[in-house]
Amino acid sequence: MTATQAEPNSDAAIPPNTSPWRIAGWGAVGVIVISVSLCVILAAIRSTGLTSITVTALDPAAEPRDHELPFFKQKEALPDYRLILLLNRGDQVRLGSKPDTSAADGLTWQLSDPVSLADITTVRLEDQDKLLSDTLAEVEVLDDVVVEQGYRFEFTSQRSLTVGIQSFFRTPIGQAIAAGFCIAVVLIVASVIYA
Ligand SMILES: [Ca+2]
Repeated sequence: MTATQAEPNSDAAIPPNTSPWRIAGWGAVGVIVISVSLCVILAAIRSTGLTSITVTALDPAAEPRDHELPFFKQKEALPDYRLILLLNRGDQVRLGSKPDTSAADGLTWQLSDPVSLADITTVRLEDQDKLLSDTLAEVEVLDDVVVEQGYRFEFTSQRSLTVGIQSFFRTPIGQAIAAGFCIAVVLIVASVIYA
């Protein structure tokens, strides 16, 4: 090795008046620009949020009933439908039940907080029971309308950057970028203080 070859980070490699903190600060700015760009692109991809689901029983005669006794608690005998969103990170969103109601004319569940379609594995329709609820149908949200097991599922969605950003930051890449962003901010603050 000759004397003219400078080692990285040695004083000779850094022009006079440029502190290592200043260089780290610029590096951190680059990290932030890349992080924000990735965040916006990936959030846009995940920004379609499910806002409502309407379930219709195509054959009302085939709907589950609590009992088949005539003239006895006919209203209570009607099914107790409930919907559950199964998410691909393992948890669930329960959309609540509609007790003693037929779905012959369609039942609609509104989502007050839209859920990104990218986070949903399947939508499960159950007949709620005190002991063990029966799964009537379980569908993937592959289209606006999906028919399964005699039930028609109609999905309404809308694009929302908030939904996309929330969804993005729950992914491993999103959490890594959030961590990188925090480190970059600390470096910038340090570069301003110490430069
Ligand atoms: Ca019932």
